[in-house]
Amino acid sequence: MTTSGPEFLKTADERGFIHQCTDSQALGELASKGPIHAYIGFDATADSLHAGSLVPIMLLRLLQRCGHKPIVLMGGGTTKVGDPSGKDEQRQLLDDARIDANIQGIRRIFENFLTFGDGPTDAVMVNNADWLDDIQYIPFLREYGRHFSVNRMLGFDSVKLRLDREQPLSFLEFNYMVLQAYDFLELSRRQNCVLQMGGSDQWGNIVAGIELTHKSDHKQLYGLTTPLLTTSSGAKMGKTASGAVWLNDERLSAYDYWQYWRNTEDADVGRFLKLFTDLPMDEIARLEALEGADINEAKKILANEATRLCHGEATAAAAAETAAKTFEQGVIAEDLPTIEVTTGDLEAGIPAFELMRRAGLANSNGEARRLIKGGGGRLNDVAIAGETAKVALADVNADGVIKLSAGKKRHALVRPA
Ligand code: 485
Repeated sequence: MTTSGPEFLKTADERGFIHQCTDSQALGELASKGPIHAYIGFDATADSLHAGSLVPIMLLRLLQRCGHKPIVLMGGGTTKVGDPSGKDEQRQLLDDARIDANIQGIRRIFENFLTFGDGPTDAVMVNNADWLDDIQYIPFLREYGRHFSVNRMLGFDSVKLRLDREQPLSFLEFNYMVLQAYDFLELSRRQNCVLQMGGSDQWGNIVAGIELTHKSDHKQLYGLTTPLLTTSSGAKMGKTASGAVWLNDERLSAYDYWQYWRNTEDADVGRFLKLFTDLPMDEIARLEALEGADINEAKKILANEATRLCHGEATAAAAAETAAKTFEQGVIAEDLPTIEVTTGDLEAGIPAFELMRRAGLANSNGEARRLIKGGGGRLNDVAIAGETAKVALADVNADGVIKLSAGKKRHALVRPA
């Protein structure tokens, strides 16, 4: 990309990344003077992130491609408290070992999207446990607590929505905003960070940090939020009927990830190409204009590009090839998600619904039964006769596997072991 410095905000805006910005004029001017340091925080609530976090991740990538420095903050400290923003109830509290393991899992994801190192625009990763774990209660309250107005805190959505709905909000959670605000101040001191970004639910927390730093250090910081995405049919971004679209290949195979993008609704193709690929805008305009069956070409490009960013070139190419073989030539390809079952079990016969569930094609036996009943369950490309049908050794095909499908697009292999 040839964009640099001042192009960041303009490009972010035209590609659909910006929901709100505290002062885009002043931030634009600052960014035109040289590399700015900007951060996004991620709490370690699971050992992987899912596609719902992709917009902020791609924004950090864009920031770096425009010549600025991304800071990825792992919430090793804040995960112990749990952000009430956008949540109806207290998040499950995780212990230190779990949080550390989750951070290890999440860290790997960023290596695909950002370039880390010591250079001026190289990304860095920090962990807020490094400073939050050592806070001393009374000194912290006296030094920073005095800058927070409870009256004002009660007006932020994360707090206000719970109070309005008469849902409980613990004092622990009430403190979250103060800790995230303190992170921004700390990063402005440690890393010369001037901008915090995040999803639109983070607005209050970001503004709290800007205000704290203004009062405490008389420095001006900036905030920018991304829109919370839904698909055209109203589904939450990154969620499918069979669960979250994880970015980690241990939780979701690169092949299934590719399929998620390939199945994008027609009306979302242009918007997603802008957010989730690096393709230039004129190329996207061309792809967006495709109609009818041709739109499938655009969806494949989206799937290839999005998978390449997340899982690397070779894996994306393998996923595309598997898909082409499976759907266009009707051949069984090696890369499909595969489970093993013992020959003994197969000899005895396993209910088809159970096998579909075990192969990840349904979340529960009930869901698998309904699929089969509705005609959506297939065994070696033939509709499964009924809910009570069993799969047996005789079903192993010439390739030495049993192919199971949910609808036309989702497949898995069962291999006798
Ligand atoms: O200093 C910070 C410490 C923690 C955080 C941010 C700054 C994390 C933040 N409070 C949070 O809870 N973020 C969510 C998470 O981690 O799951 C999501 C947001 C979403 C988007 C995404 O993180 O809900 O809008 O910002 C990156």
